[in-house]
Amino acid sequence: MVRSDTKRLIRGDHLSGQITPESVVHRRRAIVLAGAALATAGPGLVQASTPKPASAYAPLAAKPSRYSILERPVPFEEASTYNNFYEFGLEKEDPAERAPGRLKTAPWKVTVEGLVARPREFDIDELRKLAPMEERITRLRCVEGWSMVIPWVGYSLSELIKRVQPLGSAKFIEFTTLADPKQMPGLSYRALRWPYREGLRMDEAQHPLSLLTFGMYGVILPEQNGAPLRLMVPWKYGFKSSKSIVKIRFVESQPSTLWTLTAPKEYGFYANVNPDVAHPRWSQATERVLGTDALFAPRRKTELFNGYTDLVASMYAGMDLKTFY
Ligand SMILES: Nc1nc2c(c(=O)[nH]1)N[C@H]1C(S)=C(S)[C@@H](COP(=O)(O)O)O[C@H]1N2
Ligand SMILES: [Mo]
Repeated sequence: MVRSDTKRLIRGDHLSGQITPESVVHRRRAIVLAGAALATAGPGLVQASTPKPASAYAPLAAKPSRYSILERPVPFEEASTYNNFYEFGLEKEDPAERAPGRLKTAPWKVTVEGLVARPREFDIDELRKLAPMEERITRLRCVEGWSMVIPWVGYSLSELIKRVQPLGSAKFIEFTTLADPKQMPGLSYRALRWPYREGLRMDEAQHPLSLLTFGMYGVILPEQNGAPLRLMVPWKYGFKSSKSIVKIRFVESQPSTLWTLTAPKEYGFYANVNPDVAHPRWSQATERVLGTDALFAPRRKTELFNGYTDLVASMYAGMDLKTFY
């Protein structure tokens, strides 16, 4: 099949630096365990691997956003079947095969805590109504060297931030993903420092481009794309955009993240898209554009801050972007 050949060709590699002979063994074992978990999951839990169309998900109304880029999104099928969501496995097709029917997204609570005047727990239904939804077309640029244009649905994270009233001492925000081994077979892969945690500096989190994301393509998020709630931080590499968030914590100092704990030389806290700062194992100067042409995904030049320099560069004035990668 053309599609899967392409996938093999462009299979990326957050993890290949971790592939020592020993971790290959761990990886195989993780796959075997995940397979066993699938086999014992019982009827009703294991989904057919036929991907669901967008029309199978509940609609989510949104008005067009002024922050959209003028580019054609990839087909829904591509955006919902080529995923990184390591809680469901290491391969790109794992999340679409394993997350639906396993990840229980209702009821869903999000705890907002730490250095805020009004800490509280939100129900996902309440969060959906907190501010008007926008549809924002942005390019997700994965650190592995590919990108995909996707129409996200959500509202600026700043809408939530202002309602909980951060204290002056709050300088960063930490986002934590659900980590439930009963729902997420990938957690058995111990080389990653679970739970999936990410963070933003307060000004980055308050920037209107930082999107609290509930849907895509006019419908609620598929499980594999981080249902029911994820981030989309479009000027940073995709790994900053945490999926299936259960906790948002305001803190004083820069939080540790799954990737800075797992491979600190390869993944920095800032992770701003930057064609001039290479990953230690590959250049970031160009990227493969997925979804446009199945066999010969064309390359484009990677843009500084993924094209949002005029909107975000001032936040990094005076910072050496090679040091703070
Ligand atoms: N919880 C969690 N969030 C995650 C990841 C993950 O493995 N776990 N992968 C990240 C990476 S590397 C990318 S590129 C994007 C992929 O988002 P998508 O599958 O919706 O395109 O999700 C990010 N968020
Ligand atoms: Mo990524």
